[in-house]
Amino acid sequence: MFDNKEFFKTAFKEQLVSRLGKSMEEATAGDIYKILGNLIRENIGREWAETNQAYKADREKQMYYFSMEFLIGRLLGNNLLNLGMYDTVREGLKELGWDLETIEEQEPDAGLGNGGLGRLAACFLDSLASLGYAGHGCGIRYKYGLFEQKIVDGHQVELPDPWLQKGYVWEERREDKRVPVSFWGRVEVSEKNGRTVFETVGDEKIWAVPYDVPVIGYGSPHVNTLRLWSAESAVDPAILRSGAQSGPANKGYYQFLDYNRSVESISEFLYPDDSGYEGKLLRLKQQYFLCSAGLRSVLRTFEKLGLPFSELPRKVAVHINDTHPTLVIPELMRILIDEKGFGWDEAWSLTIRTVSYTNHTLMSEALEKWPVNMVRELLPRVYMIIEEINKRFCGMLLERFPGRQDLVSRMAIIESGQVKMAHLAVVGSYSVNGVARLHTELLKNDVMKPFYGLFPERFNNKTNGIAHRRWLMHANPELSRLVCDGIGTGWIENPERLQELERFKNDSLFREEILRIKHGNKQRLSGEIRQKQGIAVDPESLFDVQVKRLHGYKRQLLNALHIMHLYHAIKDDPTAERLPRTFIFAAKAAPAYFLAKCIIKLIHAVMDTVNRDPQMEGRLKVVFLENYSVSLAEKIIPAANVSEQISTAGKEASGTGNMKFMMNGALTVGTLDGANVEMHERIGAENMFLFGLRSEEVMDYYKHGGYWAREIYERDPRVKRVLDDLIVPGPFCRHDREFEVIYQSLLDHNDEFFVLRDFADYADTHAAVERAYWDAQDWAAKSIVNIAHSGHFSSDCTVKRYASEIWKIHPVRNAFEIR
Ligand code: B1N
Repeated sequence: MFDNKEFFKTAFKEQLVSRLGKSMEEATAGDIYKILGNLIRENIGREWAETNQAYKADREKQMYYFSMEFLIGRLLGNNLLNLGMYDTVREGLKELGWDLETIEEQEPDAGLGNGGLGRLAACFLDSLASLGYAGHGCGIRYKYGLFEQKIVDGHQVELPDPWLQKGYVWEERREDKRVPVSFWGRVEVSEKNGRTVFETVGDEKIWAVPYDVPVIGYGSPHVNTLRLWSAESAVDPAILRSGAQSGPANKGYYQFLDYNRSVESISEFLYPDDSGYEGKLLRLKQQYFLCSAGLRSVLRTFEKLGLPFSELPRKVAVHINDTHPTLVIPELMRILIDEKGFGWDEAWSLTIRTVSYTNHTLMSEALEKWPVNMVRELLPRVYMIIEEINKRFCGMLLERFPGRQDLVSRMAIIESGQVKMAHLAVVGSYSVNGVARLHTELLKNDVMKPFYGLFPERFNNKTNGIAHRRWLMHANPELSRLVCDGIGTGWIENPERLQELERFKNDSLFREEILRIKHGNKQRLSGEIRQKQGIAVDPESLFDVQVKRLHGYKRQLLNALHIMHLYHAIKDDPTAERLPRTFIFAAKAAPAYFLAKCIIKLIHAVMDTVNRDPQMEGRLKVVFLENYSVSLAEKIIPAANVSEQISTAGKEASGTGNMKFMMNGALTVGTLDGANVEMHERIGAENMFLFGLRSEEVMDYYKHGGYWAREIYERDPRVKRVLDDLIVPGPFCRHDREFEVIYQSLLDHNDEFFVLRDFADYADTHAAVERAYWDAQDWAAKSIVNIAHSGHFSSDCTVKRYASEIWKIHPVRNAFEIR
């Protein structure tokens, strides 16, 4: 597009004048960002259209990834990189007096997700486009993304994130492609020409308006679409003029505005609960809104092919990201039966051959259940269909397992007044996958065991992955360059070739370079921390990082208690030689998750005490970075020496942060949980620091009891000391029983996540980390091994497996064809 910087500069300056009427001297950083974004979007317009035309002409099978979350972060840098224009534009801008990194900072993070699940969807889109697959995203254009976190006096405060306020250069409103979505009403059943006809009357119709964001593939002229739906009122304002007395607007102007606002609330904000679940009517509305609008547009594209509906599963794959979009199953049935005239059996066969499902969690509070009354009232016809699916499914079960009423009620889709979405998703799809091997095994042999018994062929594993273009090439350009110097550029196209780096693990020059680059990244992060937080951290110290959502099972508490222990150890023996360490946290807690918020407060109390104590100078430092986001992660992760992946074994479905750190050369302190298991398998125990209970042991405790947290408290003086610190005024507790809630969760509620059980092993493991870090050369060797094996965890590899084993789609063009 701009293969030379002079051409770029000319085009850029022209745009600046014609769009904003400004010269280079007058332009602000915000102006530069806007112009650059527009320039790119307009320039890829043709490739975007051509990609779609090619799909249509070739009748290519399309995959649609339905997800309530797409945590795409910033797009400018990644788009420039994928277009192969990053360096040209950087140099061009430099000559115009601007720094590309400063311009990138102007972009708001599109925070349309909570954490791993939403980020995974974003990495998959990047891989799909880069590998040349016909795969698109279907989501919601929330007006407010995940809340902005402010820390006030150690407490988390949530502020709205109006990310769209200044406009969003990457989106294209497609009013012509809007579709109606309907809620409420009642179903009238009649007979017409010997057929039973279902008609919903008295329902409320609204518009779903799509905003399309181009998804640009790396090195290929391939542009897919992320279609985000926005809710708008379908009431014509003209109704006010006519004075008509019907419909929601019959009470005049203010009611009309109120009504519009209530409709728009459907796409107003993202629910901020990660791996947790809040049953709210508005959330159910959002889910149906996504499913109904998304399916309509999918089917419209399909119908343009002029093929019979029996071809649907051969031309369309609908993937649901966790159970949140499970309503696609009854909604597709509804459309096929009520609108396209299919009988039940045929519609069912088409549906279950079209939909596939990924499970992301085994945590029982995150397994979605909706009250029957709510579903029935909001979606009367859809509810009838769910009832029918349930009836037939239970009938089938009774036939196969006569007399096993217990089994039927355990597996039923509707039970005790609730609709169980995971059951509906398994029954109504052809593929069910977990996101790491351990997770899938637990799904098959524990949480979904009876379903696995019934449909063994549906269950499969697809270990998560991350986009190496964003998480290595964009986040860590220097490391990326070093890798290219070492093994050439083949790994960009084929990330598994990062393995070729192994041959440098004993190369002292290469090791030096690895250390130098890490040091530079640490310096940059230190600058950022000083500027944002006013804390001076020493880039020479070991950077030990835990960044992820705050959750009991992720055990930030274990990390915090261990730092309290280190503090005491230093106080007890202030002259002992110690490795200087900086512990870095960043985490958002769900606004209603009280215990998680207390843990944030505790981390701040620890931070205050440690950072103020002159005896800790040069030994220990603690930093909590506000408002964790994709763009912040891109700065933190490249600077980490140690990656904390310390969830209770069996609880973290996969984790993807673990992979990002590994790819950037950090060494993992971790449990054998989620994808850590597979990391361990590839790099061996000598290249990471494993500790803690194994998942079988955890399960054993849950099943047979036998764990007494209080016993550990009584027995281990280190544990006793830091726990007492939570309630007795002293270095960390400012007033009596300040952290009582945490204390109680550990002792009175018997420590459901085994924090105390794993404490000793964790502390010993950290002592081993300290010893290992003294030997910088050896540490660098381990770092190289980690980077070398991280290519296996590129989402390119993951997406290829989804494509061939689940979606049955093929690359459309030669991927990595040069633009
Ligand atoms: O999905 C990630 C995994 O890597 C993580 O281990 C897993 O915890 C995460 C309800 C969730 N599971 N469940 C959710 C998110 C939002 C919500 O409303 C559940 N997120 C995960 C990617 O596989």
